[in-house]
Amino acid sequence: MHMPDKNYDLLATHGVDNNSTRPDSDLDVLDQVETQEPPLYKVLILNDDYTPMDFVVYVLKTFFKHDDLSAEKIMMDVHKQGSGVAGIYTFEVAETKSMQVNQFAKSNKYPLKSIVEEEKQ
Ligand code: TYC
Repeated sequence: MHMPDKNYDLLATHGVDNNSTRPDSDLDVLDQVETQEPPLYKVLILNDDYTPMDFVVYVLKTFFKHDDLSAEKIMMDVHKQGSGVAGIYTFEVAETKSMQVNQFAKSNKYPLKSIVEEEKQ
C-alpha cells in the first residue's frame, strides 16, 4: 500500500509494516501522531504608567502584524485591564517575539514588558 512521505519516519520508529500482523493499536498511534497539534503560547503585553500609547500601538503593528484598529483596541484593553494578548504562537516564536519586544522597549527607555504564557488547549 502506498504511504505518504510523512509516514516514513513513523514506519521506522514504530516498525509499522503493512505486510505484518501488527495489532490495530499501531493504527491509533499513527493517527494520534499525525493529528497532534503543538502546544500554543500567548504573548501577553503588560500595562505600565509610562510607555506612550503610540509606542504600544507601534509594537503591536510591527511585531504582531495587527492593523491600526486591532492594535488600538488591544492597547486600550491593556491600558484598562492590565494585560492583553498580542498573539498566540508555538513556543519558540512566542519566546522570540516577547524577547524582541522587551529589548525594543528597553532600547527606547520605556518600561513596556511582554511575557509568555501557555495557552490551555
Ligand atoms: N498606561 C500607558 C499610558 O497611560 C499606556 C500603555 C498601554 C502602556 C499598554 C503599556 O502595554 C501598555 N501611557
